[in-house]
Amino acid sequence: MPELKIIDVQESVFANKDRIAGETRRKLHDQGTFLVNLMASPGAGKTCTLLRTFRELRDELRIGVMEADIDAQVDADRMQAEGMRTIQVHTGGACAMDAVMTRDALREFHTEDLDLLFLENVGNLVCPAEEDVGSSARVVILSVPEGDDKPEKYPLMFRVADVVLINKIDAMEYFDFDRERAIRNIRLRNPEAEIIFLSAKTGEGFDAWIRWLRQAVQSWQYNA
Ligand SMILES: Nc1nc2c(ncn2[C@@H]2O[C@H](COP(=O)(O)OP(=O)(O)O)[C@@H](O)[C@H]2O)c(=O)[nH]1
Ligand SMILES: [Mg+2]
Repeated sequence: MPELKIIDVQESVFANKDRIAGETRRKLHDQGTFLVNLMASPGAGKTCTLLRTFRELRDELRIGVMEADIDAQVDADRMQAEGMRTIQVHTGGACAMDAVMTRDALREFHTEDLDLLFLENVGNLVCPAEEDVGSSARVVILSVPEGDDKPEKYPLMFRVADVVLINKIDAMEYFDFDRERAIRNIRLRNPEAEIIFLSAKTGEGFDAWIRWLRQAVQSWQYNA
């Protein structure tokens, strides 16, 4: 009897995605474009944070954004109205961007002259954490109204993040959000992550975030 041939499709799909993510990262590194994969629940403040970040850095850096949504374009319209170079990506039902979708979107979007490119990922704290899209850094936003227990409930998202932005601190007094508990639970999963408290509404705390970004882009380009 001939030997039964078993092909592990799952495995090869993952290996292929890892390879593609690596290629994307290398290409963006060679051209000096820093890609931030921005992840959060719906409503945590991704779009507002991006708009304020763009306003603070637009005179210094060439910035673009890829808006990933299942099937809408409201955020992309807001970005474009602000003057940011924008591309809308529809994931066709998928709950996160993956390496293949990101590579294909980048082929349609000229990024060669960009210093900083944001991917506003599909809103949720589960699937986007499982995908390496080929970004230079992963940033997650946790907003105060969501509660300080989210790092316990979605540990992978907080484990893979390079930066955790805790947004909507202007609303702190209305919610029982324990800063120390949030920090402790993030640190438990990720001792290295940069944790920054801010408000996309008032701008409080943005100086630390802008400083982190500026430094990250500089060292990415310096080492290119
Ligand atoms: N109070 C307050 N509201 C905010 C802040 N950032 C965003 N929002 C509000 O939260 C809602 C969702 O924001 P948006 O940026 O669209 O979230 P996204 O779905 O993650 O892109 C909007 O009504 C914003 O005005 C903030 O720092 N403080
Ligand atoms: Mg948005």
